[in-house]
Amino acid sequence: MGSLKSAYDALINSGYQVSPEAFALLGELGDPELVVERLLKAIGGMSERPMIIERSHLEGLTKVEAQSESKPSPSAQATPSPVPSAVIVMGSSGSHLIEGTINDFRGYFVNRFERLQNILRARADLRDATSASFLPEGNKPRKVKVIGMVSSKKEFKSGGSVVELEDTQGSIRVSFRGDEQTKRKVSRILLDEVVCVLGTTTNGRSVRGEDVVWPDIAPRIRSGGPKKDTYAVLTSDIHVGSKLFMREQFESFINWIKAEDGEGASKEVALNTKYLIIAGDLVDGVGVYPNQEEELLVKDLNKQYEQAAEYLSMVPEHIKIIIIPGNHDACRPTLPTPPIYREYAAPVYAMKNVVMLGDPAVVNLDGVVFLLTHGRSLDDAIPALPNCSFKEPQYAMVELLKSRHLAPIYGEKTPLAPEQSDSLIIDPVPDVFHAGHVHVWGVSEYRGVVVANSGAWQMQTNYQKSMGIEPQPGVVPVLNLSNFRTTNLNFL
Ligand code: D5M
Ligand code: FE
Ligand code: ZN
Repeated sequence: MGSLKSAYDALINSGYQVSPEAFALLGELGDPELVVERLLKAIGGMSERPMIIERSHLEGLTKVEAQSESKPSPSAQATPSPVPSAVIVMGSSGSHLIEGTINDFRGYFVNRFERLQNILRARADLRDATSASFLPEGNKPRKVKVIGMVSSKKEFKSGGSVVELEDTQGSIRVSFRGDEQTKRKVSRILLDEVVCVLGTTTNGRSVRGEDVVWPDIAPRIRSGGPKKDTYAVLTSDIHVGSKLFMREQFESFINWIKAEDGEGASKEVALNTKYLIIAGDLVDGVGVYPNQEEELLVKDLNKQYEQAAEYLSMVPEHIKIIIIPGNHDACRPTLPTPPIYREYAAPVYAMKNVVMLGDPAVVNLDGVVFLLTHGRSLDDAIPALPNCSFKEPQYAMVELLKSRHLAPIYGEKTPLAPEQSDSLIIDPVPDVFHAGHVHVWGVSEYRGVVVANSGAWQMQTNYQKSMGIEPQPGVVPVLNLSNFRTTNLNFL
């Protein structure tokens, strides 16, 4: 019987996107490989091939298979767009309502715990780890590896600390000594993340901690990208509608991407750019921060998106524009966030080369897997992480990769929606991790993953001034998908 993974691989290798709903249906089919083989044959003959494989394509196909006399369902022939190649691996489609009851939250955290526990247990050195309330009792000291979600952490002046680890059944107290190395590790522990503590227990009810292990990512062997130079331009935080939106600089960026301005190498990059990714805050929105109206040039949200669409329409049509929402956009305020509301951003939705996705989104661009998020949780993670600052957001993003979670801390500035399955867990591990929000650009690499924060197009707002935030706008990281090299274009 064909496996789901190879069926799925066959689809993405053929350059199709797979909606989460279609993926779920694929998992329910008896022989997903065979179905995909037929699907590829069927759509291969279409004049306008679909960009996204929807559930309806598969339903239509399985129906045709069952009753070969009847016509395929009309929806199976729907062809959303002729633009090929971007592959959505995952992304909240967000049509359902979540009430947010205590039970919903409990279910959400159980899912987070169990999946991160599985990621930890998949490490060869942690196969024998137990979860917090399943330590064997006894009366002799024993070495243990204990996995739990961090429910509290106290660091004492003496240097010692106590961390409480929780699983679905109960919790356990772990105390750490105050030597420098241990102190450093404990200070890196974030609330509500899932970690494994190595230590010693005597009674099976409390542990003396010696080391902390994070889920982390394995050194990555990159999936193959395109053979020839192909560029993805990474940007975010355009803030159209704000008086502080850097119109002139953004226009020279647009002129560059049109390959009208620039020369030599820079023009070559523009000519070979295939993707423009916008990681949220396309517009400034309304009522987002205190006294924002004083700094708004365009006070109507619909008009802001109209203007944004005018700019984006100047981008050559062969460049696919991928947009996820930010906290200034017209969208649900919680993470994961469904795509920007269509009723506000209709002119952007109307563009043929635009793909609107939720936050987070995982897309496969010519064989290179991108994880996209706006980066709102960096407001919580950066202050909580030692050695991380708003001046170099890329390093906080590296820490999120180690936590394998996009928003580990619950109950601070990042509101979370308790979906049944925690889509903020970083799985699969991407080739590229792209966020914005901090308005400071920065690129790094961690274990083979390109980590990029794409800065902004907005000068410092009064609110940012009052918070001591110094933006570094006007710089755009560009990634060559064929060799993973990044360059930064400066439009200041
Ligand atoms: O975020 C722009 C910058 O302002 C970014 O560095 C985060 C910071 N910011 C925004 N809101 C907050 C809050 N509530 N607390 C701390 N820092 C914040 P933007 O999303 O464009 O407003
Ligand atoms: Fe922003
Ligand atoms: Zn933002």
